[in-house]
Amino acid sequence: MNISKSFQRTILTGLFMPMSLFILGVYNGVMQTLYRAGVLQQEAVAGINYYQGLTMHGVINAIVLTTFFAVVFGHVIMGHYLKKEPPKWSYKTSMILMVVGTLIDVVLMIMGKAQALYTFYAPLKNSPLFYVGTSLLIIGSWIAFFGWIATYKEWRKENPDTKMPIAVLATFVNFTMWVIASIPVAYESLIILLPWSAGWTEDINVPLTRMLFWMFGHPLVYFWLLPAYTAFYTILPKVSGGKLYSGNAARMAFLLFLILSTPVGVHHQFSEPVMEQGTKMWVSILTFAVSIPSFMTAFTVGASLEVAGRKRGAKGLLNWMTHLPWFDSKNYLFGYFICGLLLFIFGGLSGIVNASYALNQMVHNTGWVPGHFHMTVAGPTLLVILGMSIYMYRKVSGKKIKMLSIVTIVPYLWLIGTALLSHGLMAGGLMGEPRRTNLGMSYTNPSHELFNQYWVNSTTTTMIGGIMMGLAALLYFIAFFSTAFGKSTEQASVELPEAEELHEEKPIPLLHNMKPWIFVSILLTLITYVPSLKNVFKYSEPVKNKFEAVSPVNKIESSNNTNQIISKDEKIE
Ligand code: HEM
Ligand SMILES: [Cu+2]
Repeated sequence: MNISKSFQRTILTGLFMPMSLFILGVYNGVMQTLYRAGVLQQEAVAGINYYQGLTMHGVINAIVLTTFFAVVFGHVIMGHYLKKEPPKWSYKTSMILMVVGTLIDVVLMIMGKAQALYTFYAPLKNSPLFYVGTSLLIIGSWIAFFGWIATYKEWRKENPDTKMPIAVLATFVNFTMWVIASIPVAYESLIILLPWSAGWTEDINVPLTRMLFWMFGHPLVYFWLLPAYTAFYTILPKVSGGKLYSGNAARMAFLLFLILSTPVGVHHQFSEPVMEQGTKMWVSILTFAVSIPSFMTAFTVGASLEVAGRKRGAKGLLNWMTHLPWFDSKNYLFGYFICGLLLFIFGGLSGIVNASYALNQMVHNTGWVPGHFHMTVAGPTLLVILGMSIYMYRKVSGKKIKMLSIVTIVPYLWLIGTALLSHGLMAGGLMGEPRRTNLGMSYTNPSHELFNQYWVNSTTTTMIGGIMMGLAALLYFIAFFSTAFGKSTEQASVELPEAEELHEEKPIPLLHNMKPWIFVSILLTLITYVPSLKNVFKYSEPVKNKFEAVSPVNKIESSNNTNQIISKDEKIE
């Protein structure tokens, strides 16, 4: 489909701006591995301290880049499948809010006014403006969604009998989940944290804020992942030369995510005393259930790849794997998708360990956790973002991709780097290596009394992996920005590779109607969160908290303050 100038500008901004910030995200990621391996033994480098860097890393990579991508990919999906541009008011307002919100957050993080990590747990405190910036980014993404709904309604009138395309269903599922999930975090940020950080209120109920955050935080991880799933179902079969094995399975998987993603957030709180055992047990079971749509995806996508391999002439049980377009620069997207899927096998399995209430006690807050999620968010999520960003930039700008062979090789390099990084973090985690810790200042510094020799191998493996990821990202940036600064030589268009379905399947009405699924989603959320809220109010209450990011000392000196206060010159033995 041809494209208007202003829609084109919006899409290109939405690709270019987060990719530029991602340079900072990657830089800080590599630095973290150097600190953790003890190569750096100081608090800060170039004025950026470990936690400031880790905050930038988490916020830019996991919130900014992923949200921009979900929106831009959604725009292109609507353009390609519905052959319409969303209303101008929606895509323009949405992009402006997202850009402004992001810039506010980035400036604050660079100035050191926001270093409470991407989870902004109270009592860590950011500048009040940070909560405003993050809210603008999120609200901006909603507005894009509202525009798509209007476009879809128009399309439906003109095409009353056509099935809703899978990619459109997937995008709608993802953003419905996103809107439901952002309500608690908006309440947390704007009603609780902002007034508290501005000094208008003094008391804060920490367990309540954490519960509200994770009501959002878990669906957030699926919000990162579902665009990748959309690409696996609707694009990958085409670029590998086959067909989608089952359209109904794809629809079913997305709808299951809609009902199961939101209620499972409490699984991030297995170690918190305010949640009762029954609640934790229930959430553990629900979390196992949410692995079902992921298994369905693995089998359906696997079967689609087998179809592709056989179409390319493979015979026998397994040699279809070797007939796929590995390292094929004409099909460079294949590399991004398959490397993401390979990482995801291990990302998913390690996630089941986290979900197991008992095993979680072993890995909680250790390097295991970032080890696990780099195989998801820095695996399929990021690789699909990288592959599709350059693909969409090329189509929407009409510019040819520069350095195609580099673009082709990047995902394989990233795969090896991420596998090493995650292996190091997880192995260290099993030996108690803590996450969110500048290890170089103590545990991995041989001259420090807390030096721990058992963490030398794990942190070194992590560092080697991290440097390889950094190198892969650098190569990608060179190719992406050379392409972006090139001349446009072709007609700009909004289009995607579109996979056909292998079988003509009987339409199942339940898979074509989102309403019952939204109802069940809200029901399950209530069943989980009403008891959770009761737990929170039974065991905790708002208390005065005046912590500073750099100190464990609560500055409030009241008689009922039970926090142990350690004075500055008292040594911890
Ligand atoms: C060059 C590539 C990367 C490297 C070397 C890297 C390295 C790391 C390391 C070592 C940590 C743990 C730090 C700690 O707990 O003390 C971490 C945390 C994290 N990374 Fe990455 N990472 C990379 C890419 C990514 C990408 C692409 C994403 C997401 C799209 C991502 C998202 C995160 C998040 C959300 C955290 C947790 C932050 C927190 O605990 O507050 N990383 N990364
Ligand atoms: Cu989760």
